[in-house]
Amino acid sequence: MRYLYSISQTVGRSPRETTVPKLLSDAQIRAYRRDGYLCPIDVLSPAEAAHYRAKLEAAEAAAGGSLPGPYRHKPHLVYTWAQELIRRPKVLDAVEDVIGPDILAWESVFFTKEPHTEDYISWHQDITYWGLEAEGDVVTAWVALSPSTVQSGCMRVVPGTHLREVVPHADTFSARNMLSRGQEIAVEVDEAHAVDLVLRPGQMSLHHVKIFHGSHQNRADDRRIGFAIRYLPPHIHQEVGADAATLVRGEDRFGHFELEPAPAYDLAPDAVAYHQRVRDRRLAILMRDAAQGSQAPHAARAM
Ligand SMILES: O=C(O)CCC(=O)C(=O)O
Repeated sequence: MRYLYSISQTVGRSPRETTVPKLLSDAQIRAYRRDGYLCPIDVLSPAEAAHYRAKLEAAEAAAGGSLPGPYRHKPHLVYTWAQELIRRPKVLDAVEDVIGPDILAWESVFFTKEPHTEDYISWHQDITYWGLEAEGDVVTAWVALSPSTVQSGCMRVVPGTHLREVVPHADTFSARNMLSRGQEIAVEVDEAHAVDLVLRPGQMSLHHVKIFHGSHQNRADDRRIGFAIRYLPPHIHQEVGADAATLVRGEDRFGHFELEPAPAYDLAPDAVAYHQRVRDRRLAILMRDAAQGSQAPHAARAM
């Protein structure tokens, strides 16, 4: 018998124990705890990854070339295939091995970099503006739907930095920065120790909500498409305002988040209206304290 889940999750509650991890080995779970990331993990076959990429690209084509900005966030609330993607068994098995059996999907977002473009992601810690309690066990599953390589601008992390406090960030609102505020870490980042998270389509990485991470421009001929799904255990609090999440496994015994419905079909009107409400509230949380007038060009970008 051994504990799989972190202290923060078990304090004040009955400790959860298990003998058998669902997908990861003991060594992988230890590595995640130590380094703040794990990569690569096989979660989809190449054919399944191609299937989801085709679904995304059909949605983009139907919308005139690119996914409308708002639907890049929480597309699982409006597209049935994205709802399916946040519930893929192997993704959830790996997530369960690091955060426990009760799992909420708090956010999903496409990070798509077109070939030979200047978009990049500055060094940041995810937790900075999310309003979630800082010590929480929040993990991102970043699923590659196209090759994510050094050349295409794969994600980079600095191992071990998830153990640091949340460091100061500066909002740059830089036009080619894919983050909502162009936020970047305002202390020195030890880039010499950064690790490239290279993934084939159908593989994913896991990263902790406090790890230093970012990525360079896409210098390859193909698009770099990553679907980032943010998962948390239901005991985590949103500290800023009313918020919503989708229960994807287990149960929610806490009720801190409004539980989101799945869309009946793609772009069902009630789902579109619900998505808008949830997104407006989320934007108010994420953009609180942002400089006046600075939100417009970035609100459609990554949160
Ligand atoms: O897609 C990337 O390169 C970075 C993604 C990211 O910042 C995130 O998932 O938190």
